[in-house]
Amino acid sequence: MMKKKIYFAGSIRGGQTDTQLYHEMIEYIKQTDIVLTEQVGDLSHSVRENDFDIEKQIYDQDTAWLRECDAVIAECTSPSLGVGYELAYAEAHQKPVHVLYRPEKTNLSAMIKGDSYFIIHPYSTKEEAFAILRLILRSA
Ligand code: 6IA
Repeated sequence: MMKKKIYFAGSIRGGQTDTQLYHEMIEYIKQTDIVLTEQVGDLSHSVRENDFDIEKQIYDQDTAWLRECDAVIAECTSPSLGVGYELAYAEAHQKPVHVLYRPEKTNLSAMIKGDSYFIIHPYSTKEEAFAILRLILRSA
């Protein structure tokens, strides 16, 4: 079967408390498919860096990947402006969008929960998250 190109989205400047979890989800997806956005699970970014040329490159690359991907998978427990933008961008380009989040930790924005285009997957344990990822990757 053809490997799917997955755009994994997760908070960076919105806060990096879940970066290790993103990393594990990315590694899980990479067992069967391709992740375009591995840097989301990398804590070594300097989130304070401030250089418009670099930011423009990031924007251009990420939006190109969003147009290229087969599906978007976002971990949305940690709220992020960038991730919210990516979700809307993916919808505008008619990409399947899967949103995972932990309801015990956050009340997901109504702009995400209330958009029936998005496929929302609440979960609580990491094992549940991996099981959801398995189902998504099989069907995507
Ligand atoms: O607003 P946020 O930073 O939380 O947005 C996070 C989302 O935007 C992620 O899903 C990424 O796809 C994208 N994004 C934000 N920053 C970067 C980045 N460099 N590289 C790639 N994608 C990014 C971060 C380093 C920068 C702080 C200099």
